Amino acid sequence: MSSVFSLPPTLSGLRNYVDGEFVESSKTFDNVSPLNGRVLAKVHEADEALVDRAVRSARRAVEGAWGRTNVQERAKVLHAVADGIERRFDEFLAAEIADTGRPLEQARSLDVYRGIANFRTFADLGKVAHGDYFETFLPDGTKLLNHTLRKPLGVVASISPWNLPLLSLTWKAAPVLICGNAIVCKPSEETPSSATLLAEVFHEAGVPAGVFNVVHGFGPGSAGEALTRHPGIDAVTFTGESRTGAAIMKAAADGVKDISFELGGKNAAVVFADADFDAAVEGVIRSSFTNSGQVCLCSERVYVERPIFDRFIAAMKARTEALKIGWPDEPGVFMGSLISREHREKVLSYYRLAVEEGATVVTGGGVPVFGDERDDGAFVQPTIWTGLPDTARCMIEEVFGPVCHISPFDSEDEVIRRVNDTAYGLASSVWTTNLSRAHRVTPRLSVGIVWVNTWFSRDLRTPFGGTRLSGIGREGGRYSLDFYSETTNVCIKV
Ligand code: NAD
Ligand code: 6OD
Repeated sequence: MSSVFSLPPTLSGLRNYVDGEFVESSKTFDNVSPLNGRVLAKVHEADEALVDRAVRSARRAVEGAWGRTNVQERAKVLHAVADGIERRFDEFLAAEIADTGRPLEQARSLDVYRGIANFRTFADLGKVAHGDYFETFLPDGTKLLNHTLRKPLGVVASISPWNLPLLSLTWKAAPVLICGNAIVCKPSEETPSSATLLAEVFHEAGVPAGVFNVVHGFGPGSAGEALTRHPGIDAVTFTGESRTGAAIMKAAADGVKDISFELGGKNAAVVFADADFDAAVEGVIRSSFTNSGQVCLCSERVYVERPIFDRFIAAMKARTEALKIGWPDEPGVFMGSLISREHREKVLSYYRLAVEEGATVVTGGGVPVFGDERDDGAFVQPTIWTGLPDTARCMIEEVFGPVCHISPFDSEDEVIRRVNDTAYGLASSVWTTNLSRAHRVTPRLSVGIVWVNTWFSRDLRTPFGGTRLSGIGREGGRYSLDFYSETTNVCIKV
């Protein structure tokens, strides 16, 4: 098969969407396909003046008619946007695949599906969310009624990563908008297409100018930094690397802006000897290699109880070597490319470092050779290591590629200590058929999300986020609604 995935026709030049208009700029950069290295489109980079225009337009929207809409009206807008994504489903699919090189089936069942679900979920949740109500009695019998009001926070900046572009952006935009705010989004420079297509959907849905804006560009010295430093921004919601989070926190500090951060991870999967063996192998294959390991929730550390360790390694090796890598639409394909050649160089540097640090390479460790244009893309082999001490750099630093290290363990206390011995704290998965053990172990893991006998199952009403270097705050359900609104308590003497 020699399919080359290209962008939908309206995305032949990727423009900014500011104040209800598609805006070009004099400076452009290339959007490159990671499948074969070809240039997909020119992206118009927003300069400081255009970012400023976007923020001012968003401010006018919040202080104008949009800020005075009620939640029922906003819910209709969110459903109209979801309808628009549904109508243009195949174009979103093409945009996500062209930018990321991921398998079609994943883009369909995860990325575009979640783009729609994020808008529908928050449209419905916003309508049922309500504040607190307390009755207070003073010593003389006077009664006070307290109720809380939720108001828009203002103008929110969303800075999103490349690994799940549409999912991450809509995960922020939907709750921002249902709360009556306006948003300026900066998608990753690596994945500008689905955000631009989403702007087309907002435009077609007749959403007022300024409510939803997209600015393209990079981080430092470009649109990202200009946005996070802008005094007209009230809150920054960011998903990306922990180091970038630290830089954004500094930029946001001057304006004392609210921040919500979803950052990196070095997540662990723990497989007890009493686990359903086959389910655990399949689960760890998914949790280590989905999206070529480029999901913040992926398990790069796997701990397996010693009695099943050798059997587990053998099964993981066989399953990994059977995974199909290739074009996104090839039947049975499990892994596409990484996001870029540059990222592949980072992943391969860890493949080399692991060997220097004394790892045994169970499988993988290199680059697949196809003998066609994919050799100019950014593919890597899924890789399994064993034999590293927990202190090795490959056991401490986030690789963000299709790789896991598998270590044996002997007791619950030992494995809990080792899982927690990291600067991150995003997610863990525990594989066991012992219910008591599941309840004993899960509260002791220092992470924001724990799955038992599954991975990446998401109910959008549940809190999502990490501890320590993995983030600040939680989003999801009422946690998003709390973050994206200002709360005012009204106390009335009766
Ligand atoms: P990144 O931090 O390099 O970039 C993310 C975004 O920040 C991009 O849009 C980029 O242009 C922008 N940016 C970079 N520097 C900036 C600056 N100084 N000011 C303002 N904006 C700036 O992350 P990435 O490489 O795109 O994504 C991969 C990382 O994201 C991994 O570490 C992964 O774990 C993390 N991630 C975390 C979650 C989560 O929910 N915890 C989800 C997805 C990805
Ligand atoms: O499921 C989600 O809502 C979410 N934000 C997932 C993020 C995955 C990280 O790569």
